[in-house]
Amino acid sequence: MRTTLALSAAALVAGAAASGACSKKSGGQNGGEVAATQAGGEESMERPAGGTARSGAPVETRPPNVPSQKPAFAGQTRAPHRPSGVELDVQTIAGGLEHPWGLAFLPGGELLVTERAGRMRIVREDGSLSQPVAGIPEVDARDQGGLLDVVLDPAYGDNQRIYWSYSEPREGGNGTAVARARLVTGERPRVEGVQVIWRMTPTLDSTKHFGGRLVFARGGDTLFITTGERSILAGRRQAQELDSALGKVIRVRPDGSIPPDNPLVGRDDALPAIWSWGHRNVQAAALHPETGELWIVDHGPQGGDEVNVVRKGKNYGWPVITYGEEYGGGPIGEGITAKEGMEQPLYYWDPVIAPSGMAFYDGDLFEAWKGSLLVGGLAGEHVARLELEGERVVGEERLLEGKARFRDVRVGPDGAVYLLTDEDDGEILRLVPRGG
Ligand SMILES: [Ca+2]
Repeated sequence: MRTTLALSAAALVAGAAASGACSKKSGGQNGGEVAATQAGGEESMERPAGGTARSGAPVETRPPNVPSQKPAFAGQTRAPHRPSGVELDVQTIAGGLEHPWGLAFLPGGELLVTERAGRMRIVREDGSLSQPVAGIPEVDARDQGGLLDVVLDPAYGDNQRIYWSYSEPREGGNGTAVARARLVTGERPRVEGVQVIWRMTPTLDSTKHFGGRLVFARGGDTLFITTGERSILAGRRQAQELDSALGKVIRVRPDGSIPPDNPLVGRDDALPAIWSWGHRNVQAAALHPETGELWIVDHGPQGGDEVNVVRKGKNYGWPVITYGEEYGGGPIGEGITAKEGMEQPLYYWDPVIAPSGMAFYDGDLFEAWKGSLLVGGLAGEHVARLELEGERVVGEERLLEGKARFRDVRVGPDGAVYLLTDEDDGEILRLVPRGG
């Protein structure tokens, strides 16, 4: 299946403004140990109204969730609206995917896509889907869990190796795991020689906040893995504890062994795979095309999604400092947003977009987007385009507002932007300039 819709970003924005009004749900639903419930917020908030912002004024027009919190520096939130004026063709490359989560580009034009329910498929160039790839280990597909990201080995052309993340069912609960194997394509695709290279510990019983993005560092000799803190309070605390892999960015070699220059190597009270800590639930990560550094978007509490450059041994603050509040209201911890020894985000959204998937635009099809950071929004139901000057966000635009919940954003080798929609009948969309 392949259909094309000619749309302008502006027309979509206008449509969204006419049809949507945000009503933040509230009501204390944080029963028991659950710190952040799905109901009433995270990933599932009703989508915001928008599109009335003029160029120069912030793209966000709703009041912040926590008006008393002030940004640490000018431009840390509510960047000015910078419409690119790009007219888009939105092509549906494939459909019929159950909550697709991660996307990779195979040599020769085929795609590799995960479905959260536990299937991986190859998308042929005509848009047809292969049978599920055989040999993928069992996943715990409840709620936010399941089969998550997939990436190719940087030397895939030689070794046909792929890596994927998933929520692994375990005795006493579950946890994020990363496996690798050799992909055999063809009529009956399968993986061979599956090895689990890394497991998030400790095991907890929760169906939320698995993190799960995978990004190879430049040169391909290390792999970054993002995690989450499981949403329950027992896990939230561990985002600051260095003997736990929850709420961390992890850095391992492709076989799971520890790079000797990781920051906590040699300490007997810490996990040597840890690269950075104080994260909440990181489902968006990509390398900056010029600096090669890892950037992430952390899925924050209500009013606290944040963009960070992730550096060795740094503490990103969760849950000690954060913008925003509990889903359903109420301060997080002491309700503070800054503390010595903890990093400030480059940018934050209040209210949130519920970010998942990101890519720096470095292709040639969209000249006006060069150097921009594209971030998928789930509850936000748009793709945020952030204009950057170094590590400052100087402009924001909402693309495809109101069209879908966006789970992943990738730039293809053809320079087009590929999106996954987070739906029961999810799609792979391809954005190209209209008539281009
Ligand atoms: Ca933070």
